[in-house]
Amino acid sequence: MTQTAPMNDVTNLPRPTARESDPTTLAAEITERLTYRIGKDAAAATEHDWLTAATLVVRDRIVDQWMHSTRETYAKQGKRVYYLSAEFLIGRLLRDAVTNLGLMENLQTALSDLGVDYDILAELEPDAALGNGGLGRLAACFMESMASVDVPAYGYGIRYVHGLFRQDVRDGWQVEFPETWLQHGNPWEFPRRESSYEIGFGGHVNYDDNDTCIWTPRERYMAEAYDTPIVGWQAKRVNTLRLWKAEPLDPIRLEAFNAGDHIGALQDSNKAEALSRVLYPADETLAGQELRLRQEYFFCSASLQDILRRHLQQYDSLSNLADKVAIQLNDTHPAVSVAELMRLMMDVHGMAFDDAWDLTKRTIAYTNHTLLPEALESWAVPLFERMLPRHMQIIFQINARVLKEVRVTNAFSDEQIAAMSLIDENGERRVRMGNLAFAGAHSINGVSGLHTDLMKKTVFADYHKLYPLRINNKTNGITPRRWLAQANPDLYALCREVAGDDILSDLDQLKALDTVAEDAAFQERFRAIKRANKGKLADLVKDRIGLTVHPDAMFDIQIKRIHEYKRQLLNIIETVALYDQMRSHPERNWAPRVKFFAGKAAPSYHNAKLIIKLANDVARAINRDPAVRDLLRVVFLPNYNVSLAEVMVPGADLSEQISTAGMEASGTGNMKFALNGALTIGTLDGANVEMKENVGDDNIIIFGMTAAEVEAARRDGHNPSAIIDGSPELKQALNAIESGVFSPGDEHRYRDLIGGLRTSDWFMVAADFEAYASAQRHVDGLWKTPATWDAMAIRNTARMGYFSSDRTIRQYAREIWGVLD
Ligand code: B1H
Repeated sequence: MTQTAPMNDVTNLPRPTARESDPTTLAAEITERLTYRIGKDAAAATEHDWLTAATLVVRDRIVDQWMHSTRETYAKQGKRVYYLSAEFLIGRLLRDAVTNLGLMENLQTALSDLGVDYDILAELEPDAALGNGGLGRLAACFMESMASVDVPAYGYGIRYVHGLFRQDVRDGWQVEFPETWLQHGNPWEFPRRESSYEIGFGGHVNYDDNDTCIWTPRERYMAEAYDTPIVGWQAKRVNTLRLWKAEPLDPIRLEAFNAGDHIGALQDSNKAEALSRVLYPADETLAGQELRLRQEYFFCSASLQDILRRHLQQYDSLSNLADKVAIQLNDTHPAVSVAELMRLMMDVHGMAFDDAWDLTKRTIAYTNHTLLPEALESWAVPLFERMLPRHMQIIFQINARVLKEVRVTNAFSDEQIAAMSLIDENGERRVRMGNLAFAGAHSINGVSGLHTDLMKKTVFADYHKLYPLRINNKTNGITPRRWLAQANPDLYALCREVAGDDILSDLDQLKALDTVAEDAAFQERFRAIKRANKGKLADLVKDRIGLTVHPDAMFDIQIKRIHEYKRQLLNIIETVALYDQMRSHPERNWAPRVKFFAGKAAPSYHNAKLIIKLANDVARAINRDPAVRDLLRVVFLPNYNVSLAEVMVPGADLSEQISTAGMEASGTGNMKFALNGALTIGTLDGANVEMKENVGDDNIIIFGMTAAEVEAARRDGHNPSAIIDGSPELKQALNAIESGVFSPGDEHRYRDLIGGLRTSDWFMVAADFEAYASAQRHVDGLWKTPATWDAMAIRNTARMGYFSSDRTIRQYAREIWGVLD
């Protein structure tokens, strides 16, 4: 936990005795919590009450280690890492904590002695969805890995009351409902009223006699800290996820601030709550709304004030800030931190611009997660100025400094200089958050080798020329504790038999599985586990949408946000083509398949929502056709989230990673599937490229255009209608969809969607179709020789060591943050 005063000397205070965790003690403590904390007796307790009581008992076992970790960093004067992220997609925490503490068996026994089923309780825990997709889930995997590899770290973000919306599918269309993860309270969090900071917006800027800038905001709010402990593997270390809740200014200050206008002042409380009310659901497209900028500034300001307060308490000076503090910006969402850190150092702590600028750059690092132009944040200058007048000044000051550095090199054209400016001067002036983050950071990293190369060649080409050492790569990873041990306990147990007990702390040990990849007896056990996981997934499908799917069929799965560049449309079109072929050639020896789709569309993303409808329309037609009854089924599972992924990933045979090359920065679902023994069908995009290098060309199915080919086709123009004409299967599938075969009663529903493939085909759906379809027929062939398939699947599991987020975090720690040896 964070100290609020310099660490007190507690050596002579009585310490709580270390807790026993045998089943009897656990059971006694659970009933104790139930009685005294929740105020229920066992007879009246609901399942939620039991869950809360059990969570509190588990939480207690984390707290001692949490305090120990905090004290140790303080005593050693260790460097602390701060991970600033607008999103933390953590999912459920109970299984995570219990696994990492090694309490699973004892807790299950304790609960069953109390007549309670652990699995039922675990399912009741809400899935904390404070994130959109990969970027937010990466932040959650990183938090767990930082604790596991013993990096002293704090995650900082927003305690959204409503996480990502709940998706329902009605008549095949996505419908959004508010998500309410806090409705039963949150036993994991500790409110820290003492850690509150004032956050201002608007107002005006003035100077005092010493020429120090005085910003007088027009609106002021409080940010209040809520801490969740994050336990590392085997509880080696416990770090803090600190999420900020917005509150109205506290009544005492409010009175002084707003004497005379009591009612008007109270209206601010609604505005305050809006700041941390809801997560923006637009993955990779900019909301561009004022409230979003307010959210970003809100959590950055609170976090930086907290960081400086903690640092000053211990060191009493900011001069060593960069030696003791590393701040990682998760994309540009926290990029306003660059200006805020400058403001705090100059206006609050009296530092000169040059010193503050030097310290800021040495402290801050920035991770870029996408090259998509629509995701590159920028804010209109008038809006920015109105909301953050002092920060606007500072940004102009930084800009002048940076552009001077550019000019003295004499190496850049006027056009290049305009592109490097922090201000976009084309049309309405805008603040470019990517350039701000780049300029204010000593390290800028991409999230896969290919993505980092493309960053150097595209968005940051000019900056890369100016500062050739700043851009570096940190290929993403996933935590094997959640994505192997917890999601797939049987496979984990089998892996341990072969690879030993240290896999979870050293995932490279999985390499040992290579030696048994072709062993028939091992293959049989591996296959039996996969089959059981598919059975569970089939049960879930039956339960959620009432459809029967057979676990002997190939489970072919594409789960991720719905986005045109991820090309769910390519998959659906190929499904339609396959369906045609199966009907035309029933005599062929088809590999039976179940095509799974799941994912949410941004509520304002028209084509993405239409793609969901198409998947559902196609599913309905195919699933009711007796001609393909045992050959093909299509499933769209609603409300994809972390918990659903934990069931779908272990049950997959085939993982669809088919984005247009050059567009998926990394992908992390790809790694989860392969670790769990699915084969990947994918393009040479994002981390697929490195997966291919790791598993070997023979153990992955790669198809389609390369990033360079996509770039050339876009530059030189390609002719999708000629491509379509040359491909009878594609032509027939497109005609069927376009003419309303799957949308009776609304024949034009897909006219524009399909029309776009004929005219522009920006995402190379038509261009890659033949390659994709023939790769799928190759997959069919592999499926027919199980010994080949299983050997490939086992090699995938064996060779995923590189994609542990522990490896990723160690690289950040050594190469960016300067922590760990
Ligand atoms: C990724 C985002 C993202 N990249 C804007 N960018 C958002 C951008 O709410 N917004 O405004 C939200 C999210 N998310 C993903 O990051 C990449 O697409 C994946 O390829 C990558 O694996 C993941 C983690 O690096």
